[in-house]
Amino acid sequence: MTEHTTTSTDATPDTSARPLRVNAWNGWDPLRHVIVGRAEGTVVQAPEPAVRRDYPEDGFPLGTYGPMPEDMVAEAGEQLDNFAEMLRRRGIRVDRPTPIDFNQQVTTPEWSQDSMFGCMPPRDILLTVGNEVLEATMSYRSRWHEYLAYRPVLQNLFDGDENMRWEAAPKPRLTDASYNTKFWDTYNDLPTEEQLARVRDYDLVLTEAEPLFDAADVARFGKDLFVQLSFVTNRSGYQWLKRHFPDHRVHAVTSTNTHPLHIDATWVPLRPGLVLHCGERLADAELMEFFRLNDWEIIEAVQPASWDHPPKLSFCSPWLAGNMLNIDENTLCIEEKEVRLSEQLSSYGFEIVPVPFRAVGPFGGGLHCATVDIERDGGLQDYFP
Ligand code: ABU
Repeated sequence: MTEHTTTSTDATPDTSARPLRVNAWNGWDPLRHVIVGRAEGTVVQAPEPAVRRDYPEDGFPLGTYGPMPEDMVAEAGEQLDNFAEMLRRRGIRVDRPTPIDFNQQVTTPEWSQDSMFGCMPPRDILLTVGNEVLEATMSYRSRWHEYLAYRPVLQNLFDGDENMRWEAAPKPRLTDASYNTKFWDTYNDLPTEEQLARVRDYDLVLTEAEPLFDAADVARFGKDLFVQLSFVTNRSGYQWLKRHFPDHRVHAVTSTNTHPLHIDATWVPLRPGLVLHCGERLADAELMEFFRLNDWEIIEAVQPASWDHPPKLSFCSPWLAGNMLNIDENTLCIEEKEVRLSEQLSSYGFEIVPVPFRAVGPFGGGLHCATVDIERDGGLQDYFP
């Protein structure tokens, strides 16, 4: 159920009377309104050309699919609810998506897919730039219909904010022509150097048959948008974004990540002048130079606490540690077990809000993935003049 209001108690300010306003240009201005995803209904996806889930030790060997285990859904759901409540107590308005039955076959006239996925993480599908919320194309067939879970929230924003721009990128066809359909037969067995060469040359699972992108491959730094080419974002998707945001500088970036999937654990905006970088994934030399020339400090993230303990049924890397949410430019929500990262960032003057969130990882992400900013104070600024 979508929650448009909050209960007013001593501890929880009532934000429902505040006018709705879509406005967010970066990841650090003071947060006023956010969407937090839900774990309910999430499905381990059926195989498709873009992605194959293969968890033989956790009950889902390749080719099988179905609802995530109930205990995992309950634990992740509780952590998401608690996170949403903590944000509300800070006076931040929180909306939630409306899960649909994701464990069903979906079809278009050109293909059918045996399952959908879920409504965690919202960051993958929605991109807020200024007064615009843009629905991404997505590139998995199992995620083609995911926008439906967010339509109640978006409709409410559209009805309540006459300046909101509600946009959707062209719905992709996602026929076999959009994929290198044999990609997953061999890619994971290639030597690392060969995988990295494929990443560098952008020779991955997506073809350039049509524009494809996930919103979570876009990092917002005011006038500059950085778009990672990845397993879910192709060059054509980047070109589409560049033309869609003509008043921005839109940059395509890669890093030495053999499995690039969303930029928000690799190149993480912290505040003006400060960015967190996952040093294991060396960013493009031009990107590093662009930031250094503009006097930005690049912090190399410490090794995550979860390094040796990949959670069950997770497709994210341990670097999810750096996937955090700014409440403002001095305050960061960080997963509670990532103590070393918290200490590292405290030393830069940040107040850290530790959030129990480990159980959410298998549902597709961390604190940044699980959220979409709808309103932050502040306007469009050029941080790289
Ligand atoms: N969706 C965020 C995944 C980030 C990562 O595993 O690096």
